[in-house]
Amino acid sequence: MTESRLKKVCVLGLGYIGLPTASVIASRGVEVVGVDVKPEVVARINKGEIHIVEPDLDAVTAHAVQQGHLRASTAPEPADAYMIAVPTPFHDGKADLDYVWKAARSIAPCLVAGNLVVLESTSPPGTTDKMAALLAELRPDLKIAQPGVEGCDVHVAYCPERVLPGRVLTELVENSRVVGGMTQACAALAEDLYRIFCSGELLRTNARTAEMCKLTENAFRDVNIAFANELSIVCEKLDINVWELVKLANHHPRVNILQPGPGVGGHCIAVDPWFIVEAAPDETRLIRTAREVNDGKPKYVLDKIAAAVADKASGKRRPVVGLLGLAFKPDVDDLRESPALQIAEAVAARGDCDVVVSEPHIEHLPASLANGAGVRLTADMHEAVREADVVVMLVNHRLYQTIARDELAGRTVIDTRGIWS
Ligand code: SAJ
Repeated sequence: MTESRLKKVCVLGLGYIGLPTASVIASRGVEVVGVDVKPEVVARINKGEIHIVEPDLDAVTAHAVQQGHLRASTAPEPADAYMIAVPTPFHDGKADLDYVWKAARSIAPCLVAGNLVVLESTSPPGTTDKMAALLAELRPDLKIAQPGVEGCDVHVAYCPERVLPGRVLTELVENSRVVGGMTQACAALAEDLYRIFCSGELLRTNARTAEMCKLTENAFRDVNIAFANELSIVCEKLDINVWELVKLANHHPRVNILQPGPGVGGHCIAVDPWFIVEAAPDETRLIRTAREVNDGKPKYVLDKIAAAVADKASGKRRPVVGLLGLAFKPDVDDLRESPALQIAEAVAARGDCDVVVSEPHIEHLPASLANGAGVRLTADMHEAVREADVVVMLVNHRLYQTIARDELAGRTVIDTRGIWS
């Protein structure tokens, strides 16, 4: 890789994207200052420790800190490039961009001619234009890039992250990146930044298209999962095994149906399509419906559990429901926006059954479940099956493949992931 013009990088937001990005850039010998508003996060990183779960990230971060290439701070400082990777949550039908504006305001005093500012946070189309306008307002002494107007002091670009949790370090380096410049020169400088650590293709476009590209990728997946989830409900009605059906249909060279499940979780696919709906509410019937189909799936699973519990109720003792998995997807410990957790909370709240939960990636139940009477976590997945009258497979963690079908004998099984089907 060629020597970069960018010798010092400031990364704003040290979460699931910002911290791995800062650590990987620092691991290439570039000076990186990571900025986070939480002093405890900053202190931890400066000790060479991390506050998130991601395979191998601890070693990369510790090494970068030891080598003196990575430092954390609560305030930005002068650098050649600034990367903004702060949360953009979605509340009440609107993207909340407050953290982006705060980050932009915090770097404005540090900017000098020749700088690059890149926004990575998932954002509605037009956000980078607005960020550039805000910087221009705060720094009238500098010519901040404006869309399509060549010639500027401060370059601005939008480059979405596309890494899969659990594979972040590999995907950060190997995935191709969409590099959306406000101008051609902005895209060229942003390409220099990503070339420091990215071996994938760097695909240049404008900022607005890059913003939409990120949303499109996740909406594409959401719509396809909704198709699979709808199929699973149709198949149940028609007494057809949906897993076999999907497998067979996928033998067609131009068909690739995704897997049905208990719903769609995580903070990306279940959220990002709403950014498109917000931007074009009258033109997004399909994208909105897909969201509604996926959001409706946990309720469908709950109704099945309720029917199974009613069936098992004998009057002598409360039926036991064994729930396998709480995470939002297999082999991670992340419970945020998890349909499995949502289902567990609702089952626990029913009050007509006891609940044994297995989630091999956590040690304690989350607060929303911990206080429920008759709810407990077991470290032994076999026990969750053994004690249950109704077994509900919610997350297809690899570990669960060791549960033998014999163990399920005599129990009502609700397999939302198709591992036993
Ligand atoms: N899911 C299904 N059926 C499937 C695939 C997934 O029900 O066939 C469910 C999962 O169980 C989970 C949810 O969808 O609840 C999302 O999981 P995921 O593994 O598909 O995606 P995320 O949310 O972990 O990461 C996505 C990725 N986007 C795409 O694959 C288009 C990742 O590349 C993005 O970087 C990430 O969102 C992000 O940050 O936007």
